[in-house]
Amino acid sequence: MSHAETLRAFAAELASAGVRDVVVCPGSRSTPLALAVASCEALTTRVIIDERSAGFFALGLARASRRPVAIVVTSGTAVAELMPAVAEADLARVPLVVLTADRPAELRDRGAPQTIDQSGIFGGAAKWFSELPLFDGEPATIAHVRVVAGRAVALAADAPAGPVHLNLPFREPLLPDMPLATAEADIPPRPFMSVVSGARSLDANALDLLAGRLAPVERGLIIAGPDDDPKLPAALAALGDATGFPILADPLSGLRAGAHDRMFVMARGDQLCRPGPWIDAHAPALVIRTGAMPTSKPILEYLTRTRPELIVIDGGSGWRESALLPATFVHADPAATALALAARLGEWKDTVWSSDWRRADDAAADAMTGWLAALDEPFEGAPFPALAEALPNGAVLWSGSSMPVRDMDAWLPSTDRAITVCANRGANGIDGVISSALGAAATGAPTALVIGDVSFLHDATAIGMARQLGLSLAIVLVDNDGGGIFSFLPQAQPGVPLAGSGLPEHYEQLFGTPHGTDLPKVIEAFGGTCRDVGADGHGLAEAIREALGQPGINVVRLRTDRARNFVRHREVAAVVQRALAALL
Ligand SMILES: Cc1ncc(C[n+]2csc(CCOP(=O)(O)OP(=O)(O)O)c2C)c(N)n1
Ligand SMILES: [Mg+2]
Repeated sequence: MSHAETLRAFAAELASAGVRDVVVCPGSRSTPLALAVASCEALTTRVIIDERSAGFFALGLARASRRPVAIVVTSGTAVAELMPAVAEADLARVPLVVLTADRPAELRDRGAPQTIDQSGIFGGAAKWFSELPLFDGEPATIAHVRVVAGRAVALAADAPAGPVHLNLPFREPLLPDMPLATAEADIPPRPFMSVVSGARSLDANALDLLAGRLAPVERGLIIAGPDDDPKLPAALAALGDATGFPILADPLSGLRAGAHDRMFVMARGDQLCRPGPWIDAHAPALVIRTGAMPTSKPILEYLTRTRPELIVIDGGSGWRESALLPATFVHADPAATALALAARLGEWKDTVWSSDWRRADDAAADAMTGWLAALDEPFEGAPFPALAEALPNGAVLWSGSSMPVRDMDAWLPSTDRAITVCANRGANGIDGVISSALGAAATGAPTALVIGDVSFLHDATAIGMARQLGLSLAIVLVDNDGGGIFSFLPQAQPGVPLAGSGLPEHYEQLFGTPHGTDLPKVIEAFGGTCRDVGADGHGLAEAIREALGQPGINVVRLRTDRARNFVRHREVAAVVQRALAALL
């Protein structure tokens, strides 16, 4: 018999340590845990059938709420279904507390049903694994599960944030020996074990040394990669002001959208850094990088080409540097470090270098906006400027992997709207994208998702989950009937043996993967609505506004052609290059 007092203590400790939301997937072995969290008034429990989807939902909710989210699953393959979300949470530094129910020791490794080896199943992707004892009601067990619950939550949230895994054995009978209800007032105000910790900071001497390296540099850049710290945008803006270093802002950096000073924020770095005469004349001497590696391949290649002195500020003590350049890692809180450096470096600096970049960013933005306005067909980059206009302050914009996140990089303008921009850029999976966006929507923020058709199909059942949970999400579905991103790779280009279709042999079968699925029917079957944008591409902004204004899942579908999309991307890059060359 599971001991009610131990279960209550475990659930209360999760709440006391800072968990507010728990995602529960149905199952039998997890009965005691499911009942414990559902009976705890301080926890909001949401039930999702598919564990893979539930994992991504928890991830999206944790990312948008910036709080650890717990997830409860039964034993067996249910646990393995969480691997994709755990891998993403690890790389994207999102706090998850994974609670997996298991058979007790005497039923493991001897043919019992629904039993797989769950210990350490997430390998290096989990920050911590702990095997709990049977919940027997002994005072020592109660104290132990309290400590483990509190430690799990604290570890998940501690920088770099990430997933932790607790495996909990339960012996039959699984029903607790007493009712489990825990009122809000019974939650301990302070965790059993509380942690006092702080952001890592540099001492004055180290800051002086760093500031000394920056002070004489004119040709400096800040590359702000994906990061979710809300303090970072204003701090990097201050560093930009103090150094005169333009900030190449990834759409996931938090710097593109918000009320902070965006004077030095460049939103068009992905276009500016493509090879051409302007960028050739603008090689950096020094680069400060924050966050994860930037989404933009042209920016990465620009770094590899120009080999600047590189300083990477990583508060999570990470080693994220895939350009393979020699680098100095600063293992201290990026926002605090940026502010401290700005204070040492003093006043606003308008150098020739910085005004060149600002003029180039404006010229690229004008060229792109003009080109798009003159286009009379649906274009895959078009949803992003439209969403920057349509989304209210406090909204979440979630982007799918594949082309949507790259198009967002190119086309999301700098805006004073406070929009939280997210994507699963840790492991770049096309799985669980709708579920992740729904997790963000569960915070109550108006949420929009831009997603490709293959990624959409991958996670289509999540739409049904949205209806069960009463969630709303506006989706822009970029439907090019297959994987459009592969059109940009060498296997799609002439020179590879051509088949009769004009495309290289096996291309459509292996990469293009047209599926021909009637997506509006799928959407409607799961209770959503779908509306197509006209063949001239007009009406997209209005359709997005309508979708955002309605409850439930409302999809705006933009139908595009993969081959044409490739040509259009080349065309706009050439238009930008001409505008940049005119500045020289
Ligand atoms: C889980 C997973 N499987 C496969 C891939 C490889 N992959 C990357 S993009 C892509 C096609 C995505 O197509 P779609 O969602 O329609 O976006 P598009 O490329 O058309 O913009 C695939 C299969 C991946 N990143 N993640
Ligand atoms: Mg596609």
